[in-house]
Amino acid sequence: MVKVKVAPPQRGEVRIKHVAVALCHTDAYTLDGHDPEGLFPSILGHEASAIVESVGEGVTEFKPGDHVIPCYQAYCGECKFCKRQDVNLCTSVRASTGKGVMANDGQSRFTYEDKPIYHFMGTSSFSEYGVVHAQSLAKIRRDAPLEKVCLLGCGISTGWGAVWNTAKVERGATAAVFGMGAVGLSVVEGLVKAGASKIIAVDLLPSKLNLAKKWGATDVVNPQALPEGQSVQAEIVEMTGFGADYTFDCTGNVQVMRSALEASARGWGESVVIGVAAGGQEISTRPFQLVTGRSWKGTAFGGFKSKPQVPMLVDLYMSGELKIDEYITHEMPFAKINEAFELLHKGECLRCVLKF
Ligand code: NAD
Ligand code: AHE
Ligand code: ZN
Repeated sequence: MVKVKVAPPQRGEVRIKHVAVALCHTDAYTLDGHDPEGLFPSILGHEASAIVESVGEGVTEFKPGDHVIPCYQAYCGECKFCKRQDVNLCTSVRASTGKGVMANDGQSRFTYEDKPIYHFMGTSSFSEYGVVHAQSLAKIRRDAPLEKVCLLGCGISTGWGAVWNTAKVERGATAAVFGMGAVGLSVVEGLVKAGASKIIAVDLLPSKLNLAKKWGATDVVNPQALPEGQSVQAEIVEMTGFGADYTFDCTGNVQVMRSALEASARGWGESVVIGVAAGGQEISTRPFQLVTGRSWKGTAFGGFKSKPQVPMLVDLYMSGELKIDEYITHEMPFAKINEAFELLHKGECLRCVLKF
């Protein structure tokens, strides 16, 4: 660990003190060099909770002491994308966050030994203090436990939203979910809440399939345990008749994305890509799969509009309607972050919460 300097917030910016941060697979993916937008040196991290320390000129919606969740999908409420009811891809600061800098002056607020360090996803939560755009913060109620609700900054919000906002799964539908990390399990949770009649969980690890059953999956499939020559998509087509109404990729593996598309129902099946694939990877299938009525979709942050909707997700957790605690398999001081990455790589943890 090193000491970095975090400059004061400029116009439209907020300096925050992080309380807790969890690791998402996307942090590992970027650290391992798979993200075409990954810049180094940078401060990663995007699933956090924080308290406002100071605000820059012109910021009136936040004050020191406010509890917040940093959101990599920003929300300005004014751009073409924010104005559309069903879209969350705000453009207000996206070009700058993709370049690892702040929109105000195109510079970073982090320095180490007088050299700039890039921001990441407009959040950079692996740092005790950080500076973010006001558009990238959702203010939340004070009684919500910050060491739990940090998870709403990415993984589990994404899974629930993929079911409710992106696929809009209806009661009685059938579904298959590929990859039982925190994202896949939250898809399963979302499907249970939506009233899906059959939920098929797919993973290579028996331990993850056991968790899927606990979360409410009705069936599990381990592709490595299938008879030779039987593909996972063929298995799911057999289990459901003509394929599942909805399928979800939560692995980031483009072969799995293909299996998920081909496991969706002939005529109306929808397959949602959630996993993030490495730079240079492309998806493919026989166009006949689309001609015969399947469609491919994707989702970022589960389609939630961050600033207005993250506080609503906090309310759902506080009223016991949605789980968060069950996804937290490990807790550690922030200094042990490298151990947390090892656990994620080994498939031994869903979410490890690091406390500052
Ligand atoms: P994770 O590493 O905790 O879970 C991935 C799971 O997939 C593991 O259980 C692993 O065993 C399983 N898996 C790997 N290869 C598989 C295969 N061939 N077949 C079946 N299962 C397989 O990751 P996570 O944090 O849950 O994230 C899942 C994916 O979602 C990642 O790609 C991440 O980058 C992405 N993600 C996307 C968004 C978004 O907004 N679109 C948000 C969060 C995470
Ligand atoms: N930067 C990468 C893609 C990374 C990516 O797709 N990120 C997801 C969120 S993953 C969170 O764990 C996302 O929301 N993307 C939309 C966006 O605007 O970043 C690349 O391929 O360039
Ligand atoms: Zn994430």
